[in-house]
Amino acid sequence: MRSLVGILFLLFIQSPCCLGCVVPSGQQWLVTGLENQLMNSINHLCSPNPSALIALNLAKNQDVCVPGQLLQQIKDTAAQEMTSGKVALYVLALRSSCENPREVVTPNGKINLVQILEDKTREETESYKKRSPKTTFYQLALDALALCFEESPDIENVAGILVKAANDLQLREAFSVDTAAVVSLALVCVYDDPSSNNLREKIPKVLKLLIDHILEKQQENGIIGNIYSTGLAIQALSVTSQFWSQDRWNCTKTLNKVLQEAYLGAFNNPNAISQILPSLVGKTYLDVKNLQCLPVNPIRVNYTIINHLIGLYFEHSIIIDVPPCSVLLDVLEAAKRDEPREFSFKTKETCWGPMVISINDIKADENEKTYWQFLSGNKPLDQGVGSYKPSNNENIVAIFSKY
Ligand code: B12
Ligand SMILES: *[C@@H]1O[C@H](CO)[C@@H](O)[C@H](O)[C@H]1NC(C)=O
Ligand SMILES: *[C@@H]1O[C@H](CO)[C@@H](O)[C@H](O)[C@H]1NC(C)=O
Repeated sequence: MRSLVGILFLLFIQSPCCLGCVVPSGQQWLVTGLENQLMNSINHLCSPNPSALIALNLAKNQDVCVPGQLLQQIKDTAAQEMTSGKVALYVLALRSSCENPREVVTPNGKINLVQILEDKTREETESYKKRSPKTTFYQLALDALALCFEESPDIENVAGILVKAANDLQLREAFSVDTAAVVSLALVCVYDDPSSNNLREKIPKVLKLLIDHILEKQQENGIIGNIYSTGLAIQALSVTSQFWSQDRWNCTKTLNKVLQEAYLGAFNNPNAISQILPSLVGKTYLDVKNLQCLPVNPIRVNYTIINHLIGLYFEHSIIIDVPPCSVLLDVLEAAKRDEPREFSFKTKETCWGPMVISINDIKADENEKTYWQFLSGNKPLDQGVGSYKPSNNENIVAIFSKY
């Protein structure tokens, strides 16, 4: 009997998404709106947001490109001190961008984030053995998801703890919908991995318990838990369809409610958007593993800086290749990296984004009414360097000017 269940499970669990529940084309603009809102939040985030990168990469299609800036921010901060779950999100974010988290180039050298994750997760499991995880089961589940993707030998241990916790009635009852959803996703990943031999047998039963727990939190209007846990719940439900009968969950109803709430502005926070977006484009965190990593053609920009106004006059040009969808600031930064002597620059944060206040040690001066003017060819740009997206073979000129 048990093996029959196992075989049936195997047949179902790997079938691609089977929701049959998609955003109607008439409401697609709401999803695109959320995507754009998330994209635009990138420049203004207090700290780089790995969840945003994951969501945008999952949502990306031919006409949406994900700013390289966000990936760069993630790499630049990968060496900072983080909790285990944050490291896990960084690993997932890097994978979603087709980057190897075992070899992250940071300003302080190369680091192996998977190894850091393994160490952090070991702290979690040691702490669990004494009493409870160092942080939370939510983070432990993120750890398991990332370790599963990275085929870490430590996954067995962590997944074993999640299985045990989910089997424990008291612990499970205390799981929020969010936590139960991420634990479910992690365990489906482990189940899908053929090398997870001895855990495999226990996972179907645990998933059933977790899905029951999630569906018990469903409201009359289709929301599961609250509106902010509903996206994670949809993800979990959509990869475990064999554990809920059609009469227990109406995906269309839940999706309609989410869209209605989106329309009313419920997702006004970048992290809230990051967590709802995958479910609106029919994706789950498990898809991070299957994202296609095709080579992308860079954009080539001829960047010129000119000062014919004060001190020693100069004119320098440099050819810069940046990933598609980069903003002009990425070009300036690449130029600074390649030729720091000529192309160094400074910015100041303003409410319009970063403003370039000096290039090659020539500083804008309000008393002298001087500034760095940016042009495409000979046409002044209508956006700042943090927003303007140059196109291939564009000539960008920065001229020290008077106003
Ligand atoms: C665990 C958790 C907590 C724990 C964090 C303990 C810990 N040391 O880990 C505790 C119990 C403290 C907590 C508190 C609250 N939480 Co909480 N929390 C979560 C949960 C399940 C996981 C967060 C996590 O670990 N992320 C992974 C790590 C790697 O990312 P991180 O950015 O480092 O995580 C930190 C922040 O998320 C922060 N945090 C947690 N919750 C909240 C909520 C708010 C508003 C803020 C600003 C920060 C914050 O604590 C984490 C650890 O430092 C999420 C679920 C989800 N879907 O994300 C809800 C979630 C983020 N929490 C939520 C809420 C509403 C709250 C509370 C406002 C609840 C309340 N009524 O008081 C309070 C915060 C009040 C305050 N003091 O400002 C909502 C946020 C919804 C929204 N749109 O803003 C979520 C999405 C749950 C939900 N579905 O309702 N939370
Ligand atoms: C699911 O919900 C939608 C929207 O509320 C409704 O139109 C549909 O009839 C429901 N389907 C079932 C099978 O109940
Ligand atoms: C780049 O632009 C500058 C200034 O417009 C021009 O002098 C230079 O020839 C250009 N370089 C290339 C390789 O097109």
